[in-house]
Amino acid sequence: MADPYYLTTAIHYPNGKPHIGHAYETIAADVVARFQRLRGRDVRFQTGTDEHGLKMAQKARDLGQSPRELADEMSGYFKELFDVLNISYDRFIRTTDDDHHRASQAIWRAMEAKGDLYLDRYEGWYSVRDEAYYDKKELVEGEGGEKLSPQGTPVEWTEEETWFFRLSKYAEPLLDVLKAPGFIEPASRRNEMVAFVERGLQDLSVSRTSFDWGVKVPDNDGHVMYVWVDALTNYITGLGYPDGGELWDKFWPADLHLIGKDIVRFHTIYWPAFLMSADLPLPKKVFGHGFLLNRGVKESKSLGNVTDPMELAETFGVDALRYFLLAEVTFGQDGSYSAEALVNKVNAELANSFGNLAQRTLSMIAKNMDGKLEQFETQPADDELLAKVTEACATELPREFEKLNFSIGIELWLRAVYACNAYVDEQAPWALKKTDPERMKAVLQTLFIAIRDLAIAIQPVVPEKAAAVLDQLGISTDRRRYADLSDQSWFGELVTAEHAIDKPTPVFPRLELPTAEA
Ligand code: ME8
Repeated sequence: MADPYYLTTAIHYPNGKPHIGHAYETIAADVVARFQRLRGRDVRFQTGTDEHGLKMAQKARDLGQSPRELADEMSGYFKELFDVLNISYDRFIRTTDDDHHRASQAIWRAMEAKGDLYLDRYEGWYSVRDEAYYDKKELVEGEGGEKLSPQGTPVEWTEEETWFFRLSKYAEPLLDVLKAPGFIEPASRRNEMVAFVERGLQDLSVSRTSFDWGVKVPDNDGHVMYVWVDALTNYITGLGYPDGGELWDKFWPADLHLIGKDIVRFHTIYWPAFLMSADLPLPKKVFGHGFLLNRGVKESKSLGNVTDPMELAETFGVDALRYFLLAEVTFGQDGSYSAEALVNKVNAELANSFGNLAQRTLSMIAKNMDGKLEQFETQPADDELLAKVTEACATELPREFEKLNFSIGIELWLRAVYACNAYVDEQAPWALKKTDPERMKAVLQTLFIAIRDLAIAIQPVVPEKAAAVLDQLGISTDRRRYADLSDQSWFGELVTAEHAIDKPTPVFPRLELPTAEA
């Protein structure tokens, strides 16, 4: 039985169309999902939209829509984007789904049964934008002297009757969880969370009476749950909580919650506390990735620098976008993007290096060998090259991807691509054609094996393009797992099957900047 692996992204606020940050997080998660599947694990991958809360209600009111209409429309854009980006999710969850309301009420009841929920009055500084109350000492002063949350968003003095969750009770066990190696990554985000708990935890206000767009508190209809209680619960709704069943038994606790750095507190303090209260096991890892900036600047409507990820995908291609985001940004840190940087990187690394390698090699095999492969005698240069490629594809890239060091893994892969190109130049198969045709065949077949391994290894990042290369090589779809990298038996099969390579078409055409950008 394959080892199960459950990963999730944050669920996205559909109070507007998806932006590049949403695309970035979901692409990264998809790379993990595909990578783990290629390693032979039984993967479940969930993403979706977070549709309740004041922010959604206010936005809908501004637009003269009902929150439900806004959620339906915008959630559709997220799903469409993720389908275009080739996101291999198993469930796209919407927090307005019926089973999600049931799950949220069930976890509420479990926390209540534990004695962790009580009704009281609340007065405090509330940020609608962050959907969070802040302590007076956490507030900062804006340019005009106004009070702002630590995230720089406006806060309002708010008073209401509310249910509280006894977060304070969980300080000690939470410290143990937070300090456990590997629970929060990158480790640099851990200290901040530990310090937050060590400063002392206050009980958390977990219901609202000022609006009704949310999950109703059981037996207390005037209250809806604080949006984060229901939002976090999505991770277990998707596995059949509270009924249990096959998915639940197999996949909980989650292996990875992949989220952005701004919501680490919710995932590493509140969520574990809710789960402990409900006597449920905790997720194994929470990874807080960095933010993506547009030429170093945060995107905002007022600056007019908002990029539509759908447009980027249409202009440059899905795999070019996926490759650029993963190869360019050190995962865990902030990163910057621009159309120029994307075009330059993709042209240099995919079109000119890997694409050209595949195109040249396959053309020569088609032209000079009738597209047929044979067994061949290797020379030390061939063995050396294949050893290098195997090391990069079967060991180095997987080792780094396992740690979510995508850019390092890709860099190591790229070095193997460069080694192949250097080998082509040294061996000069076009010259061997006249001087030593047998040796030419051996060189081209060495390259064939190298390209196969390079294409298999990079599948999680550029799934469509890698598949196109593997199709041209004639590698059957059940021979594309990482375990197939070290298996040479397939080669004999290809030979006896009289596999012939057709004249190839380039898989990675060179990109050009649209004229307005050039
Ligand atoms: O926070 N670069 O939703 P959200 C990279 N609904 N990532 C970014 C980003 C950027 N510029 N901007 C946002 C929410 N993100 C909640 C989550 S989970 C139970 C509830 C990331 O739509 C952000 O960090 O504001 C988060 O992980 C995700 O996008 C969704 O953000």
